[in-house]
Amino acid sequence: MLSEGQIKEFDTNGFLKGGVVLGEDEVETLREELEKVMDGRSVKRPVLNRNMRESESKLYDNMKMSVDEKVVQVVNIWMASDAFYRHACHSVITEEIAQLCRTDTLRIWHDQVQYKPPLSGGPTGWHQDHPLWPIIQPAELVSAWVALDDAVIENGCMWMVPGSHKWGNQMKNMATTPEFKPYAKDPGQLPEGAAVEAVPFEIKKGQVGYHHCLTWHGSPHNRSTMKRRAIAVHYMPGYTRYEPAGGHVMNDYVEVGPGDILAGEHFPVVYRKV
Ligand SMILES: O=C(O)CCC(=O)C(=O)O
Repeated sequence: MLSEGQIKEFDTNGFLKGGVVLGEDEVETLREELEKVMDGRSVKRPVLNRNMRESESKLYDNMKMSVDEKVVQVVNIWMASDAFYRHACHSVITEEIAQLCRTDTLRIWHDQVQYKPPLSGGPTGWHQDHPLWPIIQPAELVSAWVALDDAVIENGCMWMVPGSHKWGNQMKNMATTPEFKPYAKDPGQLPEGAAVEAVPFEIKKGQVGYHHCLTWHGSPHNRSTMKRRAIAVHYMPGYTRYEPAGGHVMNDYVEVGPGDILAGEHFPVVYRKV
């Protein structure tokens, strides 16, 4: 349960560090399950299991990766692994997300592992999540990002731009320097006084970090000898609607019509306030 002070901090910054929500054994179980799914040894399959390097340029035209770099992305590992489904239902995480969203019902929009291997882990370009999800409205989702290794500057932890969740859709205005510093191509499109100043978002193994779906964020290379594994679950408030306006990998799993609440077996309810 988050305090009022923590909720206020989230509302101000668009991100918040939560507590340690997984013990050593739970982290170990998820790491083993992840290995199985990434190797294609699971009976059930996720929606995606790929090297983001191959599709990165389509997603983020502001950040290119070199050919030797790798970010393994697994989408909807909860469909392939019961342990990851249980993780998505985590009672502390879902209760805290419901507080941040001010909702009484939560569904999984989708989940996502990003694994940056030692030495060759590539960057995840600066982005906002909601513009990359052009089939759902409104932009009021919150994600829970749980580290399966200590995520620190050296191994490519996420960086966040405080306050940027209040700037609207800036995806086309976002750019990066070669040193991974974000900036606005046209500062005139930002609200008056907005400062693009990124801060590192280091998260300990088993700890959760929350971010709003409009917060500018990204994560640089992993050139350390440490792995950087993490599971993000993107949660949607119960009132989130299917509003198709572009492509998305989850579109094939939608069973409702435009304008309807995005419900269905691939978007399960994981929290209901009693
Ligand atoms: O894991 C990362 O470095 C990026 C994850 C991300 O962009 C997200 O969870 O929204």
